[in-house]
Amino acid sequence: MAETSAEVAIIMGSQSDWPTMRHAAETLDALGVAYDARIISAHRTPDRLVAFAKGARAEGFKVIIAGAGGAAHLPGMAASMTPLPVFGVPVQSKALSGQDSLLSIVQMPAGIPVGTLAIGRSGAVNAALLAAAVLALADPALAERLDAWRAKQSAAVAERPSDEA
Ligand code: RP5
Repeated sequence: MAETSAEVAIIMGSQSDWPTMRHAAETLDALGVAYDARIISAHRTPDRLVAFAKGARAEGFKVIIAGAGGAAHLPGMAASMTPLPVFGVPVQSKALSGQDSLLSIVQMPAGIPVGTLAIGRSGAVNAALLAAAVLALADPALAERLDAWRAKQSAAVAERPSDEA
């Protein structure tokens, strides 16, 4: 749901991050939260990063989800140029299975926070849920949808394992 009124920005370092970051997008879709997904590379498109991060609040965004892999500087650099909350998703890299991405994103110096999630799909889904939880503080209807999402998740968990699954 890419809309001009989007409150969540999903940014990623490369097209190759989309198979991971689309899980954040799909989770926001399920919650009825508008987002705008963009490719912004800290290394290949630094000017695009500066323009986006410095203008993100004025554009109307409230939360940024930033996914990157390898030398994953995107979340931290974005956080350094915006007062908005930034949630970082370490994308699973080919060479080091995302350990490099995780450590690059999580070890921020005191003063510039990035809320760092798990490597890969779990991190992308949870970043979206956290973004929704932040927005839900000022949006009772979204808070209800978030409650319903969790209740549906709980209801989908069988009490006993099945040989069919
Ligand atoms: C990072 O480099 C991107 O976030 C991506 O995870 C990784 C590899 O990018 P590609 O070479 O696949 O474009 O900047």
